[in-house]
Amino acid sequence: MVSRLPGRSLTARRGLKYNTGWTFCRLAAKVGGEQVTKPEGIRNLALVSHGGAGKTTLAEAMLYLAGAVDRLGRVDEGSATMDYDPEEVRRKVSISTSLAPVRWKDCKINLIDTPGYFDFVGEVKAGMRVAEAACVLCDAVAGVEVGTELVWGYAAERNLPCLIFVNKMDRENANFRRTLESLQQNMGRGVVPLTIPIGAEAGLRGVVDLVAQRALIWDGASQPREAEVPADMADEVKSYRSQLIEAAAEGSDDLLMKYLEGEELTPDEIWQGLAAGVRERKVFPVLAGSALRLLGVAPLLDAVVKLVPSPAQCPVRAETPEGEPCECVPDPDAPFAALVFKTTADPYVGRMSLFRVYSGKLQSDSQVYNATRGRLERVGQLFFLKGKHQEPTAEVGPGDIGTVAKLQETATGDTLCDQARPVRLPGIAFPSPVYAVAVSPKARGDEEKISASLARLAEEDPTFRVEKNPATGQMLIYGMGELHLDVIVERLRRKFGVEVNLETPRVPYRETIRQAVKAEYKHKKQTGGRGQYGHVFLEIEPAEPGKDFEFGERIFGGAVPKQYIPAVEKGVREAMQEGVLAGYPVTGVKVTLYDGSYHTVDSSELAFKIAAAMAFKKGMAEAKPVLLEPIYRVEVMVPEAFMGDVMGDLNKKRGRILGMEPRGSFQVIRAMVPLAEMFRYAIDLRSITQGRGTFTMEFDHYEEVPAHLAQEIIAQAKAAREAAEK
Ligand SMILES: Nc1nc2c(ncn2[C@@H]2O[C@H](COP(=O)(O)OP(=O)(O)OP(=O)(O)O)[C@@H](O)[C@H]2O)c(=O)[nH]1
Ligand SMILES: [Mg+2]
Repeated sequence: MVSRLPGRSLTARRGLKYNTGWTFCRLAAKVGGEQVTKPEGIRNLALVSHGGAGKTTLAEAMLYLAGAVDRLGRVDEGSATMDYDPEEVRRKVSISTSLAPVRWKDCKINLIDTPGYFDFVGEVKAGMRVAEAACVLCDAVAGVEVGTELVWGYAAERNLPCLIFVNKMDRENANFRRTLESLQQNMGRGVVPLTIPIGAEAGLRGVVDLVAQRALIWDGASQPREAEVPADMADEVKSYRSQLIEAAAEGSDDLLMKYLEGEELTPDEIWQGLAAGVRERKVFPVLAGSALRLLGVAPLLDAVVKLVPSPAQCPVRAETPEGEPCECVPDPDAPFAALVFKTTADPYVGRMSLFRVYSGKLQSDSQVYNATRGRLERVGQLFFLKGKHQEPTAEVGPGDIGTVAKLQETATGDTLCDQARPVRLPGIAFPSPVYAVAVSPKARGDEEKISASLARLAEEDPTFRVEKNPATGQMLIYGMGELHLDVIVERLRRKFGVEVNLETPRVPYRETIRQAVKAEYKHKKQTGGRGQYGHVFLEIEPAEPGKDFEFGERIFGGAVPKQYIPAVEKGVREAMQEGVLAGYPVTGVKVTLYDGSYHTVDSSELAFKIAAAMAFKKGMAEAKPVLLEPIYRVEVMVPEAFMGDVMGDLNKKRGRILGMEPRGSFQVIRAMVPLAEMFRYAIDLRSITQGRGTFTMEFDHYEEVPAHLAQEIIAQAKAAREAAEK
């Protein structure tokens, strides 16, 4: 078993004995006791895939092989460096993006381990935003899955070079050829094998390095032994290698010429050609192996060093505060510019900001300018992160990723820079949260603490939002799906010690009237001393479309003295807060006070207010009151194949389809749908489209609730009122 590998010195484990003919220059230098890596020597690699394909296991294998950890971490045993959050340990899935550097062949590879589950797509986007390349993992049993396609799409959006690792070759039913074919079918001809497995399932023994044409055999040790290519694989190697060489040749005109003239490319030339193809997203090399058995992982690390562009090759576009385009060059002497791509909130440590430097360098105990907010920030100790461990550093140079604690004003997506040369880097396009539940405290008096803690959690997670709905009075939390909000509720309990109940959000219904009526009410009370007297005649009618409330008066001869008229309006407004149908706020009415009477001693503001409120309630009941519900403008983006099902489902949800149009390889369906039908849409859409569909929604207008539904809502409200009165 891998976990019982014989103890080896870290230096022996670092680096492989075999040599593929690639030369490296020294890319690291000691600065102030810390090792600072030049941008040429950095590789920022995001590990991405469908949930559970083995990203974290692969990261653990890389950390172990590179000597960054002494013990191989395991997701299943809760000992992974990258899955350290208690929720990750408990659920055995990654929830947030974690970071760890490994040193391999004089390079520093910053591993960015992203979660695979759909709900955490915000973390994936943040991780990919700061990487120069992605390693897409594909399960050798399942082949291309929905999540594989999604991350492939995100990489394409960002024009990010990709390597592919076909993982779990040791599992029963693992099949490399089938997986490669499904990758080529889905992602195109640029997908070419770089290593292929020797054996499969329990018989997996090693891989063939197609460039060197050598076999690497793992006989239970973490380091492979070099060997001849097994004779029975010669044809397979030949055919796969020709795909690889052809792809490499297309990397440059010189190589192509040489190739077309029938000359053999040297290993160095093959690597160079591939590197160019990878950078331009024309070539997507595939490697095979088993992360769990550490098999095929070292060749992947080699490929990362050789094929993934360094930050030095990738200057980025930024903007001056005036909106002028400018370039951030990865030079330590250039003005400093970095993007904060992740923020974590810890009740003890406080806020931690993870940042990626694009130009210049940041030093501990300095000052930095937040160009997004126009504020100066004090910078204390800087760190490099290895999972949850923080390793102090004196500086973080261009191309590298570091972290700093306790910035006061800075949030995810902000640019930190030199105050003398302010720039703004492009932010991160986070999806908006689409799934909501209502929370209420389990213990009385916890309201304040809950809203403060939820606000802290929202700082940490841009795909999470909290809001107190003024119409229903409920505290709503919005996220990407059920698991996401589940994790939030757990964190609330674990980190902040408060527990909540979850409920379906209430629909903020409203009430209005359809007919004009007249209403009179005389409020008269004689109790001992001074009495109460207020008497009004109101005209109540539907307001002009779009108007919430209008109030007017047509009083002649002082039937209602001027000083009491504001009290009449106030009385009506108060009565409108609870409509007569189901107690929802009333909207869209015009009220005119046109007559009344008063008493010189007993009339008062209070008496007129009461009279107005009572008159309004009486009148409203006769004015054909109806219930209104919020209608949302919904945009659903799905692959064409799901259009019919998605539209059928929207119809079932009382949706009105407005139109559809193609967007890339997707179709966008626009519809108006009542909010009452949308609370679980995130879940429904995911199951209809197997996770391929996404949607956005925003409030548009109010519409009358169909009569049969209105009756139900009114009956429920009545039952609730009666229960509360008991
Ligand atoms: N047999 C076998 N199992 C593996 C391999 N790699 C990972 N696994 C198992 O697959 C499961 C998921 O592995 P993870 O490393 O957590 O996968 P992940 O992609 O990080 O998962 P998420 O972050 O939740 O998306 C665990 O039970 C691993 O032990 C492999 O190469 N072979
Ligand atoms: Mg993981």
